[in-house]
Amino acid sequence: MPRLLVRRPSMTLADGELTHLDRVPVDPELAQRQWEAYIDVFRARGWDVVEVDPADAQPDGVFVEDAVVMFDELAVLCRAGAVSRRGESESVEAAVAASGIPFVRIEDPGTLDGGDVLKVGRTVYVGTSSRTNTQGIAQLRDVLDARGWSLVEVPVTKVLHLKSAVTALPDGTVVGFAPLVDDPSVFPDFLAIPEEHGTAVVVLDDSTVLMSADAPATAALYRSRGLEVVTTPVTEFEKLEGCVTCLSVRVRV
Ligand code: CIR
Repeated sequence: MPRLLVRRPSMTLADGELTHLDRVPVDPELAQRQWEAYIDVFRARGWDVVEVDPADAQPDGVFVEDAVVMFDELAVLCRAGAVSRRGESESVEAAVAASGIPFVRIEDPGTLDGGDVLKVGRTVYVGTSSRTNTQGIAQLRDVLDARGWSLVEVPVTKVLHLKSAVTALPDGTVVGFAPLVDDPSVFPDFLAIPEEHGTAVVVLDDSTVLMSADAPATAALYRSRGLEVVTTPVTEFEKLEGCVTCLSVRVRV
């Protein structure tokens, strides 16, 4: 049974980091309800939901994808690019260890945010963003080289993370909102989609994706390609530069 690693939103979510967006009011109770609905999508499909301990002092702790990335059975524990987010890692490491998942850590001076890591087949695209530095990427490369993954660096200057601009459909097509993608030619198979909030998809299975409810034209485009599309509202997380991918780590071993 696949597992889903999540952390419930902090009541201080509204104080989370912002890089490219202006701060607007965030409703923490609505965020809580949206988060519950998000994990219900997975529960309804038989996923086993594992909660990392709550971290009320960490406004961005809900974006658990940034703290850990799975490569086959191995977890890579990230070192956050934002100093304010480094306090998230201890509890994520504890949850990974308690789940019996083997792990390695990105160490100082490396930084890596999971939002900068996009896996497509055995290729790992890693964004060189304001959060992920060359030492972090070099450490990740060392981990992956021995395990049959190839790593491709991708410039990210227009959005927070690589996966704020692009993700991949189950067939490996990389989808992105072109005005936010630095260089679409990096990806062998790139599909431009019409809405910013349509870029983030979580692959639920070979024919089903989960995405934001705030991109209806993109959902229609994905359906026209034969995909089943599940949508869920994540407005309160989008206000903090988050999206559907950031809210969980999918563990498929
Ligand atoms: C941050 O700036 O770190 C948070 N406010 C948003 C993180 C979103 N995570 C992601 O895209 N993977």
